[in-house]
Amino acid sequence: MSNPLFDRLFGIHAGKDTPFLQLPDGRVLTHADFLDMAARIANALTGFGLEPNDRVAVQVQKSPEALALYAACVQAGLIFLPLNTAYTTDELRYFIENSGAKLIVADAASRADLEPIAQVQNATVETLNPDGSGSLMRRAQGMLPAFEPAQRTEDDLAAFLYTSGTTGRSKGAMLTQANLLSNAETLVKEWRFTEKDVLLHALPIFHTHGLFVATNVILASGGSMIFLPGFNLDDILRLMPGATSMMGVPTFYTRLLDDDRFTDDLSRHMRLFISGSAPLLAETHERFETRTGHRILERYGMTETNMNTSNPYDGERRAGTVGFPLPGIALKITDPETGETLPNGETGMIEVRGPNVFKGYWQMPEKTAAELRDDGFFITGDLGLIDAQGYVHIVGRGKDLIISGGYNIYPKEIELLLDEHPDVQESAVIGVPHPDFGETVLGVLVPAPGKTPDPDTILQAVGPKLARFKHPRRLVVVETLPRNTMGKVQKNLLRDVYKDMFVTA
Ligand code: MLC
Ligand code: AMP
Repeated sequence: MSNPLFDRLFGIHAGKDTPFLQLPDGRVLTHADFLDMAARIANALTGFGLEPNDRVAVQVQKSPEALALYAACVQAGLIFLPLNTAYTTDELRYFIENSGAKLIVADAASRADLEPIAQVQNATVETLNPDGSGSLMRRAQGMLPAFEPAQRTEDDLAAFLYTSGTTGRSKGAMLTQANLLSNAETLVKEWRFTEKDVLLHALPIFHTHGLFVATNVILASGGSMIFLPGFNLDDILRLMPGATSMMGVPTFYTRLLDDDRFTDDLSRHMRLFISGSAPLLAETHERFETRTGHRILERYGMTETNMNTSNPYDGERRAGTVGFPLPGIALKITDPETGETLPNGETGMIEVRGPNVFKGYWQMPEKTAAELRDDGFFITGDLGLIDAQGYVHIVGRGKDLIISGGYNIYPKEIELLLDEHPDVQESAVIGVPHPDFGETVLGVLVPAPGKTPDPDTILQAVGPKLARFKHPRRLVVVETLPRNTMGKVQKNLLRDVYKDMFVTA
C-alpha cells in the first residue's frame, strides 16, 4: 500500500530510537515512540467506524498526543481539521457543520457544549486533554502499536484549514498530500534542515506555520523539536541552548528583543531564525542583527498555499522583503482589475501557482472560481512588487484583514456583531499598529439615533461570541464614518487617525 505523505514524513522514521520530541519537563519521545502512539490512535479512529476522507475536527491544546493525532489521520487516510483553541462554541458550530466532521476531538471541558452540535450530524465527540488523558487515548492505549497505512495518492486530501473571508463565512481550504509534501521537501532543502537540527517549537499546531511548516520540515529532515505548549519567554531562554533553529511570528522576535536576557551569547550557536505569518518590520530585523549577529530569514505563505517565497539561506536576507519564489513556484504581479501581468517594480496583486496551491474551498465552487484561476494561479489578496533583484516585497493587502500576533482577523465578522447591538447604527473595524502584536483591533462606532453606546457594555455583549484574540482592544464612538463618493467606508483614513493609539512615540 502506498501513502506518500505518511511514507515520506512518518514511515521513514520507523524503528528509530533517536529523539523526536523533547518536552519542557525533560520527557523525550523518540520517533519510534511517536509512531507507536500514532498507530494506536489510527486503530482507535478506524475502530470508531471512520473511513478514508472522513473529516476529524480537532480543538485541543498542543501536546505530543495532539501531534500524533495528526499523524494518525494521515496514516488512516482521514482528513485532519485542526481548530484554534481560542474559538468559542458559536465559532466551532460552523466549522463542524460545514465540514461534516464525523469525529470531534476536544478538551473534556468542552464536551458538554459540543455534544449537541455533534448530535445534529451523527458525529461523535472524543476527548483529549493537555496532559494526554481523555477518552481518545484511553481507547488508543488498548490498541496495537501497528497500523497498515491507508492507500492514498498525492492528489488525495490530507487536511482542511478554515480561513475567513472578507465577506460571509469561513472557507475550508482543501489541502492535498502533494501540497504538504512538496512544500515540506522544498523547505528542507532551501533552509538546509538535517537530522542534526533541533527546532525550538513554540507555535500553535492548528495553523500552517506550526503544523505544516515547522513540524513537516522537521519530519521530512529527520530532526527533532523542543516542543513547547506555547510561547513562554522563560522557557525559550532556558531551552535555546539546546536548539539549532527557531521559527516564529514577528511577535516572538520583538518579545525576545525586549528582554535583556536574550543576548549574543545565548543565540550565537543557533543556525537559523525564521519569521513569517505577518510582516517583520525592517527595524526588528536590524535590531535582531545588532543584538545577535543573526539575520532573520523572512518567508511568505498562506493557508491556501503553504509557503510561496523565502529569503535565501546563503545569499542576502533583505529586510522588508520576503525573498524569492521557492523552486517550482511561479509568482507574478497582476493588475487587480484586469489580471494582466505587470512589469517588475510595479505594485499589484500577488498571484502564485505551483504544487503548493490548494485544491479549492470545500463545497464553495464559486469562491474557489473567484480566487483560483483556470490556469492554476491563485489570487492571494496580498499586494506586492518584485524589485530589480527579484526580491518580492509585500506592500499592502487587497483584502480587508487584520493580522494580530500572526492570527488573521476579518473585520467583517466583528462589524456584523457590533452592528447587531441596539445602540449601534454602524461600525468599522480596523487594524492599528501595536507594539506587541504588530496590529491590533480597533472598533469605530456610530451611535443609533438617540443612543449613547457604552464601549464596555458593547464589548461584553460581543465578547462571548468571538475568540479572545479577535476582541476589539478598544471601541471609539464617532458621529459619522468617512465615505468615498461610492459610499464605501474609507478605512485608510480611519487607520491614519488612530495609528498612534497603541504606540508611544
Ligand atoms: C493571544 N492573545 C492575543 C493573541 N494571542 N490577542 C491578539 N492577538 C494574538 N495573536 C490574547 C490572549 O488571549 C490574552 O487575552 C492576551 O491576548 C495576552 O495574551 P499573551 O499571554 O500575551 O499572549 P500569548 O499567549 O503569549 O500569545 C501571543 C502569541 C500567540 C503571539 C505568542 O498569539 C501566537 O502564538 N501567535 C502565533 C500565531 C500563528 O501561529 N500564526 C500562524 C498562522 S499560519 P487576555 O484575556 O489575557 O487579555 C499563516 C501562514 C503563514 O499565517 O505564512 O505562516
Ligand atoms: P493565513 O490566511 O492565516 O494563512 O495568513 C496569510 C496571510 O499572512 C498572507 O496572505 C499575508 O497577508 C500574511 N503574511 C504571511 N507571511 C507574511 C510575511 N512574511 N510578510 C507579510 N505578510 C505575511
